[in-house]
Amino acid sequence: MTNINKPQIFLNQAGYLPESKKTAYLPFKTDKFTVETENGTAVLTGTTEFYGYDEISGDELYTADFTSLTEKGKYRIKADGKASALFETGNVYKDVCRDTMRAFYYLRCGCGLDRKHAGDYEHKPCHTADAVLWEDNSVKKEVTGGWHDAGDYGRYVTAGAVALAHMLYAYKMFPEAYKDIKTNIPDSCEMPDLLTECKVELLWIMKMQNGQGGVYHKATTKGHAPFIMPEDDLMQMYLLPVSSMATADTAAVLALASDVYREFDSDFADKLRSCAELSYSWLEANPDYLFNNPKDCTTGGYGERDDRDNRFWAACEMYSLTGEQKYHDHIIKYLESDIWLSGLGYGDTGGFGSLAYILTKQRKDEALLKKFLGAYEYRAKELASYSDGCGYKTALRENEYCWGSNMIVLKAGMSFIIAAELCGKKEYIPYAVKQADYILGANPLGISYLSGTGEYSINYPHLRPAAADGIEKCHEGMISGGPNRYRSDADASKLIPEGTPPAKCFADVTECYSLNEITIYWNSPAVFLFGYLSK
Ligand code: 9MR
Ligand code: ZN
Repeated sequence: MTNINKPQIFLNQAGYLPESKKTAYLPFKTDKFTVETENGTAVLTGTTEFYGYDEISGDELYTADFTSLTEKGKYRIKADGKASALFETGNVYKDVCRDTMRAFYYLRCGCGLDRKHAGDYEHKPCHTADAVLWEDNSVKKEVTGGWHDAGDYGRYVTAGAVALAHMLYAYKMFPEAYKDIKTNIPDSCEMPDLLTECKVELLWIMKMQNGQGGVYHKATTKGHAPFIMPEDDLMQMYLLPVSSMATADTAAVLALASDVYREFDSDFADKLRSCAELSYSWLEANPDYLFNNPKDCTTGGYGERDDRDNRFWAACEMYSLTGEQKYHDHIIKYLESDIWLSGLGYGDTGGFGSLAYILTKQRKDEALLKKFLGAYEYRAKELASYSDGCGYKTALRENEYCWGSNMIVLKAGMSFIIAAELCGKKEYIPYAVKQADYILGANPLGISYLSGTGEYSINYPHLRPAAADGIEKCHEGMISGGPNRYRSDADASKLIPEGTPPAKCFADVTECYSLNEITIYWNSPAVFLFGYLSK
């Protein structure tokens, strides 16, 4: 951990917007609390409220409401000789959003990171050699670029497409949030930095397309590299077979991007559109589910049960971009199958399709529009009930304290915002704030799951360069996967005792990949949520 002073009172360590509701969590009995300035002057005292026993954390929980603290400053909460971490009041989300955006720069592949932009975290160009087709090693293809997916150095199309979708929808829904967030990245001039960074991944996804529009599922080595710097990973890069999911997600996300980038670069927008059309024509020519993750390739599978939600998403984005009736007919056809219309992950992409339709400038069928809005409204209501039932107000069910639980929390934040903005249900905004609070320290371990934010934050993520670079401090901006009650790796199951409450099944330990890995699609919903709150 970055700081040995583990707080005993838990709150959002980045801090609070002046007008928002502010709650600190105290897992011990105490009647009174005090808010003090950084140098120890008491500015507010109050009485705590007893919540009761919170099953998910195993805590006898008290809460302290300090909503009336609106004056900008730096503070600490104290009670019964115990203290919280330092926090701020003010527009605290600008920096937090910038950091989560910068994470993508640190994950760039191919180009190397220079001192000017990466400081001590500079490294040489990596994974620059051609890849070969898994099915025919004599065929070479240049697929450099994009972002490393996660703690490993693989690059997976469906994961990339979904990370892009979170961020491009954030930009599409509230561009003003990102217009002036500068992340100190190369080539930052023609468009907002968020879009400059996303372009890196879009260009890579376009390279993953073959001549017929089919898209290779992933570019990885045969197995994961050891904990070495990316430029030292010289194993053969393979292009794993084309999948219908990767192809559909590519059609979808390139169509979405074509619309978003048009105002900045019409040539790029045209290119995105023609690549999206090519992938869509592959989908039409190949109507069946297609996925083959060869057994002897041990990198991530990103398998899915079904590709209809991916195809549905593609049809919605193509309709939104072109207005052609054909795509509208396809939307109707895919709706005959069971698609989760508010799903926002690689395994369930239906929610992106709904968003495309809700936001399109093309002609809309009223009944369809109602259906999609209804799906988001229903989802927000459901998530709010989970949040209400939890001591720490986390919108998770018990079994969702799983691999990547923090992503589910952050996507809950997204769903609340979508319901607030598009369904007119502003009452869900405070729920979105509570999810951000949880991620940034208002949780049963009192830890900020964002590296570099807060006095007590994760510092040892399962991230190869972070472990191999010899630098003690991890760079800022990485969202940890978070508590996983199933403790799905050997070190986690050794380290976390059986019977530990779900929300406490976490350790800031490099080896524990099922607790403390990072990935692009766990950071991207944070860019959405923190960006919205920074407006
Ligand atoms: O995020 C994925 C998680 O939901 C799965 O349970 C897990 C096991 O299949 O895989 C996770 O994805 C990993 C991917 O396969 C490879 N890169 C790192 C990802 C995060 O752990
Ligand atoms: Zn690389």
